[in-house]
Amino acid sequence: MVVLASTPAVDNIPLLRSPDPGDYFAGMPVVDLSSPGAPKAIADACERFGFFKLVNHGVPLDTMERLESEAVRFFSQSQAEKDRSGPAYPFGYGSKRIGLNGDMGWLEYLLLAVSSASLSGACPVPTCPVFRAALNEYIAAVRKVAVRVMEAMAEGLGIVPLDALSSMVTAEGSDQVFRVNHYPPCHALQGLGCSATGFGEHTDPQLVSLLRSNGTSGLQIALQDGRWVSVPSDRDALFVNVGDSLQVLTNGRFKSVKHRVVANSLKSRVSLIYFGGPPLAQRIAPLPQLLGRGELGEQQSAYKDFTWSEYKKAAYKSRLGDNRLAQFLK
Ligand code: GA4
Repeated sequence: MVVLASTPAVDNIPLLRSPDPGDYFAGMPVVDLSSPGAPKAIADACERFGFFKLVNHGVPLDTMERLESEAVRFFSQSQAEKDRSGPAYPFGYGSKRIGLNGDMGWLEYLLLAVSSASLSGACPVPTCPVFRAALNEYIAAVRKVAVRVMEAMAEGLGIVPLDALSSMVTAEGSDQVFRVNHYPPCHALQGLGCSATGFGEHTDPQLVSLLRSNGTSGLQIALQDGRWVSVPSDRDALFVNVGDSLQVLTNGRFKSVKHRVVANSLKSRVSLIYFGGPPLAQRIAPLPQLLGRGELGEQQSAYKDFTWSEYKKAAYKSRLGDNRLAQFLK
């Protein structure tokens, strides 16, 4: 405790018990996107965990690595140089502060707006053309994967048309966000049996999130019994999260997964995350194809009707760890 009190570097950062190596997610679903069984495997994983690892996804390794090395180059600049790309809100560089209501984490990041399949022209950072080109190449590729995954979700749920979900992120004006996170090693806590919270527990508000990270682990997900498990890192794979909006669209069948990131005391973690959200005016309500299906006849929506714009506004008023869907439950 005395040691922590004299460690100003981690002041205001919540601490977590260091992950126990025995708490690795042994039963993590691994889905091969190129296999015919993918739709069913994806739907099963989304129902059980709201989370799965995706392999054979088609994003070339060098597209991921090019972006990773540009991100490392960006974050290795001086603090003053990086601050010129801030503040993070609405878009840009941020450090330690997450959201607008006092959440803190042991990370720095770029929060970026995506329009159609590339960085939005209205998003002026990063300014480096080589970094922008790497971002655009990666975003175009990962968004295609998001569309294929959402089509597979529809197929796995047995609903038509197959683009019932994916059309929300491909629609004109869809609200897509991209985030590059850097979790520097937190040397101050090395050997103390606790770790700095990189990104505190939360669910993602959007429909789906696709994450790629370098070889440093740190991501943890909460299982439905509340137990936290660590997700082993895999730099070739993508990790897919179900977000709050997709939970509502499936009337609770798919689970929006609670997750967090623990900072490593020795190694940097860099993650690249695509968040697929719908246009602001999109109504978020269970798909009619999933409502007439209950064994007891017509099934009712478990949620009040709302638009993505209303949900997003409420999300930005909340703290990171809040249960944001609670106020929209019927
Ligand atoms: C979580 C998912 C995305 O990273 C994000 C985050 C956003 C932010 O960092 O600004 C939020 C968070 C996220 C949920 C609740 C609000 C908004 C921080 C926060 C406290 C970009 C998003 O869309 O929602």
